[in-house]
Amino acid sequence: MPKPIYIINGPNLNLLGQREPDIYGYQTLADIEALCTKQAQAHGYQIVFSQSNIEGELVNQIQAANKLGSAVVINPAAYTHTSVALYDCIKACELPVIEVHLSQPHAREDFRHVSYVSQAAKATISGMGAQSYILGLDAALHLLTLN
Ligand code: CA2
Repeated sequence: MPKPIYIINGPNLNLLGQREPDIYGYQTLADIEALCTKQAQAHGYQIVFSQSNIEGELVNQIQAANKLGSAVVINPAAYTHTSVALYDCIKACELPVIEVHLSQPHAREDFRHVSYVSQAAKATISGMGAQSYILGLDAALHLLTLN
């Protein structure tokens, strides 16, 4: 059994499906976890799915993935646009890290146009709603099959 793929979610994503469905859709984070589990299992992988509102816990999850996992798919949420800690941590991570977003930050407010995470991640997928996670997983699986 290969090492699991870590899927890490940042602040407020626990509110998905309850507010702002026009931007983020009606699916809850539990719905997205179920979709990701199914997609990963179809390719012989397990996932470790987590969410935190705390920046340092996201750093801890990426560091845990680097020791115990095979790849990372991360939606850093608002920390995308602010976090040097996540940038440093992803730079230090030896695994493929794929950044995903439900919405398309470049089509939104100016402050969302900068991503610290994109400057360290292998690839970014955005604007596809929950499907961004599946496409992010597919990107990670693709990179893993190259190795
Ligand atoms: O589009 C995305 O996935 C984002 O990462 C979502 C973040 C936002 O700060 C990024 O710019 C783009 C916000 C996540 C907050 O999620 C909520 C869900 C429901 C209700 C309120 C917030």
